Amino acid sequence: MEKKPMFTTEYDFLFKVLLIGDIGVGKSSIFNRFGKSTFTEDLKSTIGVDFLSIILDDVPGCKSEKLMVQLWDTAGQEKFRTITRTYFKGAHGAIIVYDICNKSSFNSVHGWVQDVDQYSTLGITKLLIGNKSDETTGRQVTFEEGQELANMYKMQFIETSAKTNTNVKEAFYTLTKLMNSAKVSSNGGFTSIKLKKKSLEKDRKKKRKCC
Ligand SMILES: Nc1nc2c(ncn2[C@@H]2O[C@H](COP(=O)(O)OP(=O)(O)OP(=O)(O)O)[C@@H](O)[C@H]2O)c(=O)[nH]1
Ligand SMILES: [Mg+2]
Repeated sequence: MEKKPMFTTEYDFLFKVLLIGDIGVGKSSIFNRFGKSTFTEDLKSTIGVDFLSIILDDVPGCKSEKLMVQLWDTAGQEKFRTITRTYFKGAHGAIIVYDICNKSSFNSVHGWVQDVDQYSTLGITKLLIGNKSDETTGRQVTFEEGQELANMYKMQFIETSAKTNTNVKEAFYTLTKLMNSAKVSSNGGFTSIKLKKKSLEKDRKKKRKCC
């Protein structure tokens, strides 16, 4: 049976992750599939942003830590692009999504990578997702093309289907593992990622003591 994400207030490290990409590529569907275990046909286009937090305590290679992923689902519509960029600040991870049946959304990946590099403030970890892999007809971007583009930008690549729940969890776990390694390697001076260590329970105890 699939393990449901844990919703709790205690965690060791917090990672802010953005879902970005063109309109209609399936960002909200990936967000809903991973965060809420749901999928809706004909989902409405996102206006503004949506966010949720999930604790992951079973990421391979990071099992001794509770890692909180704060996931931000952004709007792909061009008119929201300026607002979307304001959310890049402080992000540890960016998932750039394209639709394998929409070549134009694939071509847009270059622009999204540029945005991430220009507007993010930390040593951000990027992951490329080719979504809607369940579509058997109408594919416009091959797996190899996706992989090649990801290699070009030194990103990990994965094809997913939010509809059939294929590789969605794997995508998030892959990114979380990479962000966690970036955090570890920061000791060696390779990145400047800053992470918060926090427990709301500890905070509450502190408050009780002080007053
Ligand atoms: N076949 C298939 N359809 C999908 C998949 N993921 C999303 N869709 C459909 O694609 C459409 C757009 O999905 P959304 O999740 O709203 O796309 P979005 O990237 O959030 O779009 P914006 O919010 O406008 O930027 C919806 O009708 C979804 O049902 C998938 O994996 N397979
Ligand atoms: Mg959306």
